[in-house]
This record gives sequence, C-alpha cells and structure tokens, in this order.
Amino acid sequence: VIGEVSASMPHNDTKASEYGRAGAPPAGSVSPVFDDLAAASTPSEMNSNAKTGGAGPVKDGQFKDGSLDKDRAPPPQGPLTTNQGVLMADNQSSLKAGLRGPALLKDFILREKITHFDHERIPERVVHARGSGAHGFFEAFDSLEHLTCAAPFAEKGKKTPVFVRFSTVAGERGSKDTARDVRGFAIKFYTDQGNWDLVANNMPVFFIQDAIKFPDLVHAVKPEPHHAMPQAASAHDTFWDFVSLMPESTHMLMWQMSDRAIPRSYRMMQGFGVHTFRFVTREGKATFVKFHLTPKLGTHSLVWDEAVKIAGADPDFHRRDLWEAIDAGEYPEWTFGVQLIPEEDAEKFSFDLLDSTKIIPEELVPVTPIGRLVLNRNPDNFFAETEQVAFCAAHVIPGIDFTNDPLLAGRIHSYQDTQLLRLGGPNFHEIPINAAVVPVNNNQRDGFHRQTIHRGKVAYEPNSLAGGCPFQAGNAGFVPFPEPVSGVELTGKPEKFAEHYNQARLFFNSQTPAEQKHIIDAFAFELGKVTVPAVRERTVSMLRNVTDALAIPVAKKLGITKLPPPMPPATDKVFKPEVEKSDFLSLRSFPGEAGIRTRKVAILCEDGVDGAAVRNVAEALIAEGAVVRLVSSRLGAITGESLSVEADTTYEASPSVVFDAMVLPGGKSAAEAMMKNGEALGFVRTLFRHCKPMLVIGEGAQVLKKADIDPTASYPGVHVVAKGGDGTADLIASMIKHRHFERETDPPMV
Ligand code: HDE
Repeated sequence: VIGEVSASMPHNDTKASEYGRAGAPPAGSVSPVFDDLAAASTPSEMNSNAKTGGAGPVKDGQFKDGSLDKDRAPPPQGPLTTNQGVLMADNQSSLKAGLRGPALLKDFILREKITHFDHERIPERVVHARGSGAHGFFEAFDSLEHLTCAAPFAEKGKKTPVFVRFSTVAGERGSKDTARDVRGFAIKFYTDQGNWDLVANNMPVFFIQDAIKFPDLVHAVKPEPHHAMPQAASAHDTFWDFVSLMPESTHMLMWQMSDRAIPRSYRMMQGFGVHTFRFVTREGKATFVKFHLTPKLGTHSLVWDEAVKIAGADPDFHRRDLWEAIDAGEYPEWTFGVQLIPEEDAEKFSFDLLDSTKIIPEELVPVTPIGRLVLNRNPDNFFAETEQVAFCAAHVIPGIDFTNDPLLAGRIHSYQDTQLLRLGGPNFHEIPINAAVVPVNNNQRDGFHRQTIHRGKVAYEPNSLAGGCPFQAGNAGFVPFPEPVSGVELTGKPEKFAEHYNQARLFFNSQTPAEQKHIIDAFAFELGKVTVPAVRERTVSMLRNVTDALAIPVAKKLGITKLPPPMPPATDKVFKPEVEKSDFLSLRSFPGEAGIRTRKVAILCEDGVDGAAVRNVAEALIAEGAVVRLVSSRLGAITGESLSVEADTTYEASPSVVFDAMVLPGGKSAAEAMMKNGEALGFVRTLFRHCKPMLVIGEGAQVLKKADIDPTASYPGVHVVAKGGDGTADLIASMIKHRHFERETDPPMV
C-alpha cells in the first residue's frame, strides 16, 4: 500500500529523505567535527546530578568552562528523534486522513514539535532586555586578606571564572545596540565560596535614591503605554516629565546625556558597582568599598548622529563587536579597582555614602587596582547562556556585604523575584550557566523544572538519620556584618540626600568643551522630542541649578526666550562640595593602553586604485592590530594601477559609521569613479563629520574636495599626502586619539 500511495505523492527529487524512508542525510551533507564536544558528553554524564552543581564536587578543578561540558551537546548527528528519543520517519508532512484530508490529532510528533516551538520564548527582562555576554576570568593582583575573606581576592594570581552580560536598559530584546542609554555590566563570579554577582552599570550613579521609585522610573522611560512608542529611547514626554519632577535624577541625567551613553564598544567603557558595599574580614572587620572597572582599550564613544545611523546599518553593532573581538583572540580586559573608605569615615563627606546618586570623587578616595577582568570565550548558545543567566544583587559571598543604601535594599529583593517569573520557578540556580562550581548542599526540594534527583529520605536539618548532613557551616559560612541598628520606623531620607546639584555641576564642569557641547546637544535633542512645553521649561529650570553654562544654551536650542527661574532646591542647607572639578569624569582621561588594536579601518577602492598604496597602508595597520576592510561599490577583484586587490564589502553593506577611520588611497581612475558616486562621497562626508581620522593619498585629495572638504586646509586627524608618500604613522597617531572633536562645527560643515 505504501508503495502505491508514494508513487502518487508529491515528491522533491533533490531531497533523498523526503519521506524519511531513505534513513540517510541528503547527498552532499557535511558532517561537522566536534570531537571535543562529543567526547565531553556521554548520555550518562549528561544525566548526572553533578551537572547542576548540586550533588558533589566538580571534577575539573572547579572551572566554570569544564563544569559546562556536562551540559554541552554537540550538533545532533544521525537520524532525527522526538524528545522521547523515538526515531522520526518523516519530518516533512503531518499525519492526514488521505493526502488531501484533515490532519489527525493523534499525530503526536507534529504536536510535540509545535508545542515545543510555541513555548520557545520566555519573558524578556523587564529592564536590560537587550544584552550580550561572554565568559572569562578575574585575576587578583595580590592577596586582600587584610580587607576581605572573599575568595577571588584570597591570593596573588588567583583566577576566578566569570560570565559577564552587557546590556542596554530601556529597549526590548530585539532593539538596537546604540540607543542613548545606560549600559549594564553584570558580572557573575563563580567563586569557590559560591556565586557572587556584581550587577554593575557603565555609570557610577543612578536616577533615584530609593527602590520604591524604581517602577515609576521604568514606567516613565519605557515606551508610552497607549501606543508603545518610542522604542529604546528616553526622548519622550513621560521620561522627562518624571525626571524633571525628581531633581535627585539631575546628576544621573548628566551622565546619561553625555557620550558615556553611546559607547563605541562594550570593550571601551568603564564599569561601576554604584552602591557602597562592604569588604569584611574573617574577624568581622569591615571597610566600605566601591567597585570600578577601567578598560585597557580606553573609554571611547560614538557621536550621536553616528549612533542613530548605526542603529540602521547594524543594530547588533555592540554584540557583533564583542563577539568578533573575542573570536579573533583580542580579549577585552579591564582593571578592577576599589575605593576603600574606613567605617569611621561614614559621615565624613558633604554627601552621603548611602546615596546612589553620588560618587566619591577620586580626588577624595583614589581607586586602588586589585585585579583584572578578562573575557576570553564566546558563549556556545545565546539562549542557554546569555538569555538564561540570572544575576542577582543579593548573591554575595563571605567577605562581601551590603550597606543600608535604600536603593540596594530594593535590589536585594527584586532580582530573585524577577527570575521566578522569567525563568519559570525557584530552580533557576540549576540552569548550567547559573550553577555554582562548588557543591550546593541544602534541603530545598521540588518546584518547577527540578533537575537534581535527590536521594534519601531526609530533607531537613537538624537530623540524625542522614548523619546530620547537611549541617550549618558556622563561621566558615556567610556571617552578616553586625551593623548596629537603631531608630524608629519611618519613611524619609537622610539630610544630605536632599542636595541634588553639587555633583551634577562637578560632572559638567569636569568635561572637555567638546563633551560639554555633546551634553548640551543631547538635552536639546531629547527635550526637542518632548511635546509639552511646560516639561521642557521645568527641565531647564532644574538645569539652572547645575549651571547656566548648560541651561542657557539648552533653552536657546529649545526656543525658550524667557529663562525660567531655577527650581527651588529641596533643602536650604548648603553642603559645600570637597571637589569642584575632577579629571576622572572626562572620557578623554582614559585613552587606553592598546594603541589601535581592533579599530576598524576602511580603505576605499575602485578599479584603477593605487594598489601598492593599499597594500602598504593595510600591512602597516594590520601590524598594529587594526582590522582592515577594502570597501568598494561592488565585491570581488578590483584591478589596481599596479597591483590588483579584492574588495571585502561595499559602501552600502558597510557604511562609514561602522568604521573608526578611513584611507583614500588614490589612483586616477579610482578617484574619478568615486567622484561620480554619491555613496562613496557620502562615505567620506559622514566619516569626516563624525570626526574620525583619515589618510588621503595622491588623487584621493580630489575625492575629498568633491566631498566638500578642502584638502589643503589642516583639519585635525585628516592627513593628506602626495602619491607615494607615507602618512600611515600620522594616521595611527590620530587613531589612538580616536576622535578629533576640534573639527566639530555647529551646524556641521558637511
Ligand atoms: Fe537592576 N534590575 N534594578 N540596576 N539591573 C534588573 O533583574 C532593579 C539598578 C542592573 O544582564 C532586573 O534579572 C531595581 C542599579 C543590570 O541580566 C530587575 C533597582 C544598577 C541588570 C532589576 C535597580 C542595576 C539589571 C531585570 C532599583 C547598577 C541586567 C532583569 C532599586 C548598579 C542584568 C533581572 C543582566 C536587571 C531591578 C537598579 C544594574 C527587575 C528594583 C542601581 C546590569 O530585577
């Protein structure tokens, strides 16, 4: 019967396994070789309790990478099966009553596949939905035993595995990477005392002082609820309405409107723990601590017009950048530092250490480097690792403790709670990426998706029937810092929390003129999107308390002719700031130590290009670690004047915004072709407008001129040399500076 039916069935000749009866892969299939993965997981290992970190020591020296082996699956080989392991005969058609008849409910294979598919998505994070992660390690520079008993700092050279997730805050999971936003910088340390999560940001302060305002803040910044717009943007009515009624947000607004909110790369931004935490020794001696991370590549940003254009050209810009760098062995690295404040200095400053809208200026308390953070491995699977990783501000280990920061208090609750919904129950600690690398021994049982198969009849403590195990660890365990507590129950804030403008002013005054201009432009842009004039004016009145050097130009750009009076301060008391200017607050203070490594350079080529110049420049740049791409109007071979080259990409596929610098190598007919090509000219113009370095050789100068940029003028970062001339060293020197904002004009020249 089967034979008869199949003769009349529609058939795809090129698919040998159309009906599954061939039982073999299609001709021409390639079997990927995954020896390492295949060897790592036998069925029995994959089912063992140890994979959850839950029942016994990890075999491989407690390194996270090794512990994940038990859960890694090689790409499936051989015939298809259902989730129950039943071989599937046919994966092309569902079961029907007759070829043109109805599908049958008893097709359990169809139903299993569709049901699984229907459930493939989990709720996205309510904030920080869009993110990218990587594995790596933390290495201690020295023992910090005199300050803390936390495991990562126990001895010089000690390495602790980490997983880091970077994120934007407001946008949904599929939103663009280059939104103006705070960036999350969440670090999970898999320590040999259990997991410690430092759930940090790329800015050292926050919008609000008390967790009770967090839902309001997030509701205000997220897309407006009636029409779900705008996506991944704070430039709208509700955000500015809220923050202009919450003057405590002023300091954070400075950071958010600064270039910090549009980083060039996750690899080129700082990280901050924000709150004041405590280091605690085994003897119970505590020291206040603030955590800082500073990138080896320096701190670099995009310009706003560029960020907007990248959002279209490559919405995955930061995700791709991180992935490609790690893939190429260019491992991002940060120096991990701490500000240490003795307990007795708790009330010493003009601001409150428990106020997350304040920094401790580094002039008052310097940052001491204590280790390095290196990211050296991309995840194997985005969902399993980056999406399912669950950070929690409450995950601390012995040696690290909280303070009474009221924002932190809310976070200690929120993260655990949010995972219950997002990851579907209380057993998310068993998901491989979240599992500790040390044994998890307790009597918690059951719940959705329990992986561990606990044996024995005892699930309580104390007991004698299980030899008393597991028993409490006493002083070897987490002993909360015995913070003295007194006072009456009340809502309210400490006095210094009411001072909202000193550090906003400190931040603005510490920026270079170009950075200040970007802040002014950002306020004007965002408020320009606000439709309610009163909200714009209220924000300007708030900014007047920072400095009129900011408020007046913003008001001018908004067409506010009559300057509103400064917003009345929340306190009449004057808190004199200790520091009025701090170099550490300008991005320009951290040029980095890595030269031009991983910076992307476009060399523009058309037929007739000076191939020798292309080769010389490319070789010199590659030798310095830059990534060079030959960009043209089409892919493939480009016939050069003396030497032919191969184009990697086109002006359309890779516009100038995805590059850090450019070379116009010249060649008579190549230059002529570019001068007739609006895309090539547009490339040159936008790259110039975004203040990026360029090297222009020979006839390339004509292209520059055609793009309305005078090749004889001396623009910082623009190097024009004659044919055969060598400007590579100048280009490299300019690239180390990243951007040449001295070139910026208002309005832009091109
Ligand atoms: Fe978060 N935050 N947050 N936050 N946060 C979340 O937890 C929350 C705050 C930060 O890559 C959520 O798992 C409250 C400050 C990062 O998975 C949620 C308050 C800082 C990430 C949550 C804050 C952060 C989150 C959403 C004020 C910098 C992404 C999903 C009281 C120090 C972590 C999740 C990742 C994520 C709550 C304020 C950093 C809802 C209640 C301050 C980097 O639990």
